[in-house]
Amino acid sequence: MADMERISVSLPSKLLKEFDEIIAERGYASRSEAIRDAIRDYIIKHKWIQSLEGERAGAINIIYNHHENDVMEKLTEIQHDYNDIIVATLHIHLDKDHCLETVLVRGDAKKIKELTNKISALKGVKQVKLSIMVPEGHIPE
Ligand code: NI
Repeated sequence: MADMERISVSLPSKLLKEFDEIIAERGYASRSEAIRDAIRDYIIKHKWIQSLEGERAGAINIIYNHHENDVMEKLTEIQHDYNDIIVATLHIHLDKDHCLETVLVRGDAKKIKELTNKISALKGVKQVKLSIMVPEGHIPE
């Protein structure tokens, strides 16, 4: 068996409750195993993003709570810093608290990664999904 380390994590009760409901639904024997899987997914997703290179086009989908910190202002600031790869931004007011923002990007994958990582790290951002297409000139006929 692999070396194990024990960690202690603080989570909002609502988040843990939802997580527990999902792992019960999926039939996990223990919370620890579910958390290990979730961390593995997180690592795989990060590695996939880091492995992107060349000219790409795609979309970054972001869900955030617009009341938290100054997330809107920071998000706008970051987007201004990357205006050379941002083609357009679409904003949808999802509910009273949350916004969905889709940032359409085109350019160097390295910069798309950087932008995605900076947005992901913002406090108030709940979910980020990068959808990236094959390099230009590599689309099968
Ligand atoms: Ni909004």
